[in-house]
Amino acid sequence: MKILVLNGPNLNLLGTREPEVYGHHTLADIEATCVAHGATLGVEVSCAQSNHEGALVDHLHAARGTMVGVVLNAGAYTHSSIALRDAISAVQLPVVELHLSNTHAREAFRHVSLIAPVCVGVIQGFGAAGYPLALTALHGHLNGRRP
Ligand code: CA2
Repeated sequence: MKILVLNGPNLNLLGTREPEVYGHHTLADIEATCVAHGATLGVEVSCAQSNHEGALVDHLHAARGTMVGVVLNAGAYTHSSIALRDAISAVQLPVVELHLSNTHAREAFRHVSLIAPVCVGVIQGFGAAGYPLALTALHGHLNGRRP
């Protein structure tokens, strides 16, 4: 059982700027936590990050057939990308939308997610701790556990 943790634009800068919004953890810290947490769930976690919309679409396409689900922090593309939304629909994998910050407590343009309607759920506002939460939620979803 393999899960993809996919991060979008600018998340490679985590831990270097805006710690008051995004925290002090680096992307490498978060990815290591995801791999370790996946192991406690009996899941192999594979991590990827891109600043490019098309590359994120490619990662989602590649996940079909190799992964059982995806945790996706699409960054700013969350609010703008019909291409990402279509890719999530097309691959027919369960995707958990994740954000470090609570986007509803921020600027109005962050209140809309184009991808939320095609995701199985959304976790946001808990900083880096949201990633293991999302993995646990996705694992539960895959094992037929519903809230
Ligand atoms: O809260 C989140 O996880 C976001 O997906 C982060 C995106 C933002 O556009 C979304 O609305 C919410 C931005 C990521 C920017 O990451 C940075 C990290 C360090 C320094 C500067 C930006």
